[in-house]
Amino acid sequence: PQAIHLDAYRKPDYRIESLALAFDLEPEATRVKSRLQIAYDGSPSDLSEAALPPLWLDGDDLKLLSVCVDGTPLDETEYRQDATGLSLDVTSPGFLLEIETEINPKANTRLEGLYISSGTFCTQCEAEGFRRITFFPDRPDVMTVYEVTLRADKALYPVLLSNGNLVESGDLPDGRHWTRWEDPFPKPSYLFAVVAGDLACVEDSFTTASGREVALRIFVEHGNEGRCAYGMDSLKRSMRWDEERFGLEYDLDLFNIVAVSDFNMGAMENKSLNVFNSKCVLADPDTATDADYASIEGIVAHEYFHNWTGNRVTCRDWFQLSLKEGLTVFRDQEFSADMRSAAVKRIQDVRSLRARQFPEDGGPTAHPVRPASYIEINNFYTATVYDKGAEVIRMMQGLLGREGFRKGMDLYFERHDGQAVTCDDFAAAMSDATGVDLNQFKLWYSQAGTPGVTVTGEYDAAARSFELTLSQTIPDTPGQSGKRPMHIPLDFALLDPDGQPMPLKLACEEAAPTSRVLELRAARQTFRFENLDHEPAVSINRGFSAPVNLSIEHTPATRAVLMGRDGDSFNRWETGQQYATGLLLEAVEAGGEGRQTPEALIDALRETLLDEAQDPAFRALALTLPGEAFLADQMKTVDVDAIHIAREKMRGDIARALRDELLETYRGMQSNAPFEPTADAAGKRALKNLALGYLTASGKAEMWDLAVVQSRNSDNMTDRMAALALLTDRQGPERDDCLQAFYQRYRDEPLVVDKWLALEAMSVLPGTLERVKGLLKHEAFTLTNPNKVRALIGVFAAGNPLRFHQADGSGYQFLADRIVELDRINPQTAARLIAPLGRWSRFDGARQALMRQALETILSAENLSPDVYELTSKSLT
Ligand code: DPP
Ligand code: ZN
Repeated sequence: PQAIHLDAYRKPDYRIESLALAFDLEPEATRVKSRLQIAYDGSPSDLSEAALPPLWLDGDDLKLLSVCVDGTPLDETEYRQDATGLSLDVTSPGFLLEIETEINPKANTRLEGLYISSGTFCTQCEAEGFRRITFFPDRPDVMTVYEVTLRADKALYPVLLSNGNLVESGDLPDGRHWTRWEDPFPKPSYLFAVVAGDLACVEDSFTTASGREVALRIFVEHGNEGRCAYGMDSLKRSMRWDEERFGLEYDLDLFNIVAVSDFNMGAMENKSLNVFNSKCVLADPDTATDADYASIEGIVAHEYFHNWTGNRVTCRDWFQLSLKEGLTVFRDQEFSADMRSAAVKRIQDVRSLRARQFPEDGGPTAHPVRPASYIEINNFYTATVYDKGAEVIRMMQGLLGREGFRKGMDLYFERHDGQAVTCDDFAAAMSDATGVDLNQFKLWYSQAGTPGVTVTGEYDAAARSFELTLSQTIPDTPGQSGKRPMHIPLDFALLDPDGQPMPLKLACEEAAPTSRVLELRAARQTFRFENLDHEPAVSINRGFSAPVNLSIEHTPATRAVLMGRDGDSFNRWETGQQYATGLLLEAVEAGGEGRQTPEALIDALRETLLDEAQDPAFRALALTLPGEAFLADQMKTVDVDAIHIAREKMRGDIARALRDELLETYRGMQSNAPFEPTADAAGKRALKNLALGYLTASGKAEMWDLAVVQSRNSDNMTDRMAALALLTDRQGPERDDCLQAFYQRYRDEPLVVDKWLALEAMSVLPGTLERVKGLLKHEAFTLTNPNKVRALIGVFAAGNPLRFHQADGSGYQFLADRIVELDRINPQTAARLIAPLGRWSRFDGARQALMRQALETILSAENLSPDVYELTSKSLT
């Protein structure tokens, strides 16, 4: 397969002035007629007829039935067709092209283009699915207006939807009916959507700031109507929030969401017709956890926010994917922060960045936020493009200030509404609106790798001054070495022993603010602060203002100040995590058990656990030890067994030392009120379940009874799952009884069955791989449903380091075989399973060999998709 390069971008030769599509929907033979009004888009000077370039139309897996230009059928000498599309000779600068194709949605197991999920026709066109529906210049810089006619059997498919406004509908002979949709906003083909099925509809409405009445509809399979309320409420809150924060209003009279059970991603922002993985929109207390509710709120907002950042202003080419994704993730993070606790949200986002993006940035598939080349664009819907991309936007807001950032956003829309643009265009709007120079900053788009920043400080008591030295290094990544220093904004304060911010007066300045953003731009920089009466504690990268690996040493005294009293709650959490990480890594070095957990840590945890002034959700996070994967990332050579032993040992120490306080907390956080998915109630559940986790680790058998009772008697999925997750790791009859009872209770709820599969896949018990293999044959499992694949195979490989990395390599081989098997069904989902094998260089020699062997197994399979080929071959180098 061939790589595509950003440098090779050329603007399209032809404009599509309008597109009319007509679908005759049949599961195995859907006919698609398209009428394209086409105009040459070159400069008038090269407009001689002989010089008109051929028109290229992408096409994949299409049966071509006919092609007509201005009403005349083309004969076969006038076009050339291959497996990737159609090239037409052009004789006139403006013409009407009519194409008829046939496709087989039922056979479409890749879930790209038009396919069928539980009897419902639906589409997924991002990034390049539209070419699997009809021949078209399937690239985001070709924007046009769509008119779509849908015809289908009325009894089987009473609901017929597409983008924009419904303009006409009617009945046809033979029990069929039709609808016609017009979308007034020009859009790229990846935002096209069609849905046809027998679906229930939940309806609401929203009045925009300027008085537009918008009908809001969520379409679901019959029986799921009761699970739409939270998604609908999230949608309305998103619409209001975008008006208030960014002055952005919705622009049509209708906004539809459709939930489908087979979906490669979380959801898709098609213009006015969002299609969602049912997991990302359906919720009720009996089947969804607090984490599910929070994720639904964020994803509904994310897709809605794309209406402006993605749809109204879109990407020129797929290298610019982060233009819409990084920005929209930033927007959904800000929304969730406003809806819930901002501090807790920030910590969760940083945890997820460290769990998903940092390893990617340090591994064989590392790429910049704006990649320079790709073989398969589907492989670039990554944590780097999304989450590091969001951090880049957040840093811009840090440098420009909130008001400056808003001015930049306003200018961006003023300049580019209706256009397909680049990350440079975005940065230019930010810079032009504020006068801030972002030239060096833009290296964040082109240089991959997580910068390392080292902080050292020296206090001079006699001079009452403090000298802070910052230095940065950007690691080499595949294809990139010898990088330039980045522009890194670090939020900063110096704290006195009471945790109060001290004045920050630089030697050359009069002003002495108590917090400031230090802009690190050189490889090494020194700042000298004056008039300081005590040795300060350094609180830097507050709120995780830059996505870097920070290295800073604290004395026991400054650590205690930061952990206990820093006004920046992110750094309070971070300092505790760093402390625990250091201790755990020491223990790992010593083979796992290490020494007794120091009183200083226990005391700090006790103080946090009992501190009622702090949000329970924050307390739960502060008491959660760094995860095994995070610890592994801090090691040169990963030792999964020692990490597991060390972490369990520390959990046991904490549990025994704080048992009374934990039991008190467990009881204190119980509530008799009916379940509510609010942040407050969720925080109490999180702290309660954290306490339960420690209690079961305390070595007292009766604590397990609490978990058994909770798993059986709770009125909500959050508490039930929390207890079950603990039980899953414990050999014994209760484990099997509780899991069995759970499955029997929910066997008809696919989203809950996914949770059950994931519980089994995550278990630390020795027989886990065998159980996972057995579950492949279970009635509940199928390789054709991406949610099932991710729940069982994905969770085992990415979420169970202890068992995936078992020394005989059986976990690796298992994964390789599944990837090859799934590649024939759904390459995109198969490719997303590869990453854990790509981390081979971090393990010992024996495991390295076994992991590489598994990658070789994949690479030697016949007819590998470009998706799996690209990531596997990159992982081997
Ligand atoms: N564009 C979708 C999203 O991120 C996924 N392809 O929302
Ligand atoms: Zn998105």
